[in-house]
Amino acid sequence: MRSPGPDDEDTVWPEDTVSFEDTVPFEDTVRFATDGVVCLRQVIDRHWIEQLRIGVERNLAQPSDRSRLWHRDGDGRTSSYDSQVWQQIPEYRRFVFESPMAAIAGRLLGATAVNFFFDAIFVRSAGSRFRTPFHQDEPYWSVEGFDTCSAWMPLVPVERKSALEFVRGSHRWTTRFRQTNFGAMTGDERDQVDFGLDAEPFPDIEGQRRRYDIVSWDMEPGDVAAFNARIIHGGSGNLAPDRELRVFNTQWLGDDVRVVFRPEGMDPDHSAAMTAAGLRPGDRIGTDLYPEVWRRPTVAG
Ligand SMILES: O=C(O)CCC(=O)C(=O)O
Repeated sequence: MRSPGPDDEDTVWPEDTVSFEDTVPFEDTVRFATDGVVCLRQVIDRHWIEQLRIGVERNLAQPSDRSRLWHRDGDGRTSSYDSQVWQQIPEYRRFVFESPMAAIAGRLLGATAVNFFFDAIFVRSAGSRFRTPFHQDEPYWSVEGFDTCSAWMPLVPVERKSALEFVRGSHRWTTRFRQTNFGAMTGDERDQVDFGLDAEPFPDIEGQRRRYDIVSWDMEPGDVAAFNARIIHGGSGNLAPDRELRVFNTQWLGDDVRVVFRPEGMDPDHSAAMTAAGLRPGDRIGTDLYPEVWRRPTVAG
């Protein structure tokens, strides 16, 4: 990471980043732009996976007040979620600031600068069949913009049938859909969203799977499914009886993203934290809560 320079506006991608371009080849940046998702293979090394596993254990032992039980089946198998704990979990914090993830997001987004938005974990006990309803992320967020990159990283091997699924290219659809109210699953009043009857009913992806171009992958720890927050995604779960799933997810914001407070409700709702940090609707994201972690290197000379 380098500090911002006065001539950042005129920079081009420098020739001295060959190894970085090898990590994220040009074809993957094109795929990310056109499909809205790309599976990057083995871009996060073992050391980070070990750290994040320790972090998830710590997180599960000390859940935040944003942790939620999404589902518990009749046999006690659970699917749960927590988020925005990077300031409490040292392994997450180190990953945010020191891992290659911010630079990977910057490369995929073709960004001048990348800010960290928030972390999330998705933890399913062995054999959990619960699948996350299909949805788009951006309509729930306290920001808006096209230049977003979420990084879904399994910390254990996951079969394709249990991995997150994406409707290829749907990040460019312009319809405003009525999104799932995850608050109805958690029962927590802080999670409620209501997109109203003016919004289009959400497409029945699960019921008409053959009509949609759905992609997912067998994934290993170290692989990253990087996706635009506008893409329709869901699934995951559907686990074999002996397979659990632990996923660490980070969200990264690029150049066109601005703060927005939505009358439909937000999930997770950052509006109070943003307001306390001095951020207002229309602002570029920033402050210590949403730090700039990566800036495109300037070309020397
Ligand atoms: O892993 C899951 O079940 C859900 C993931 C998801 O919706 C997300 O990362 O935005």
